[in-house]
Amino acid sequence: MSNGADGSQPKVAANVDLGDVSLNQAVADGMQRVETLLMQELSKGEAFVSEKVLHLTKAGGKRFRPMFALLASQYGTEPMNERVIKAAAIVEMIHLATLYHDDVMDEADKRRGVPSANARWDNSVAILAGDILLAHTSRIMSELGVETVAHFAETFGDLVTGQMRETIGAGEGDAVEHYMNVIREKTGVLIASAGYLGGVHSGAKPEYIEALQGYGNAIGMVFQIVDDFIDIFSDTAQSGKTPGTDLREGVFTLPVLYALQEDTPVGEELRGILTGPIHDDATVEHVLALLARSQGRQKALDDVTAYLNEAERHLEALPECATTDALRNLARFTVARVG
Ligand code: GRG
Repeated sequence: MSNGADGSQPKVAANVDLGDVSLNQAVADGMQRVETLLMQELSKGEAFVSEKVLHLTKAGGKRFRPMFALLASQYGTEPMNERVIKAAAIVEMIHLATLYHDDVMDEADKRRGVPSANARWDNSVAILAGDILLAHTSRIMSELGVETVAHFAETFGDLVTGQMRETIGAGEGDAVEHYMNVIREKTGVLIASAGYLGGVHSGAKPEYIEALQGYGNAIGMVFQIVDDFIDIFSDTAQSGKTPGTDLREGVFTLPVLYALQEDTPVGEELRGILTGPIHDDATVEHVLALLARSQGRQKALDDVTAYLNEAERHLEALPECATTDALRNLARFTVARVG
């Protein structure tokens, strides 16, 4: 679960072609307003504090979550109104806070193509930068009302629970079920939140809000499984990533967990090797070759298909329009990275 901390510079979501000229324009305008609000709010307070939070904010990122919040608001009676822009900015700020804290826990040295805050300054500064982001989000959230505050209490709880669940590990429990719970809590929940808030603050019907939340959760699952899959099966020339980063860190993602459960000579050999992080290049190569021969690859792809179908099922509850087409294409685009 490299979570994009590999130093590669992600493309900005606002540049994604949504397949419709006026939707592209509306979302680009909305994203510009989100960006302005982010810079304005995060510049508040002492300069020695704001420079730390602006560090990762300005470093880029795909801005996928705020973009989804804007798209979700298309289903309401007041798309992309000021409350929606605030909600979209909050979701990105919470995402940012988790990245600051995650990089401390993972001892990551790069994030969004720049030195992580813990590497650039130190762990204390990085943790406090995450904390001040939560202070900024609370201020804006209070302007959006108690329902939004209550919603975020749930979201925070899930994010922290997912991180702690991952830290503690599966123990004697089912490793695949544990993985699914972790990625739902760490990734699915906040994307679902973006859909929920975009719907609520634009005045969308309850059944649309539920569909947007469900779609967000499913697409988050697809996004994370695909990311983890690429870490194992992509070739460097295509993805720009070095395969096996998670294995080197002792992080066993979905294809590995399936392969480790396998009652075959490949499974047997993997169980002998994968008892912790692997440091040696030749062993990483060998494990990657074993994984390519295992059933883990296909089983993980089957799960991606299942979540993709779930995402598309939620879209059926939404009216046919340019935004629904865009959401359908976004789901397929996420999977297309598998190659
Ligand atoms: C609530 C502050 C707080 C902490 C909760 C640290 C933590 C506990 C949770 C970690 C959650 C986490 C880091 C999940 C990973 C999510 C993920 C898929 C990150 C990568 O997202 P991208 O690819 O990144 O959208 P960009 O850089 O494009 O925004």
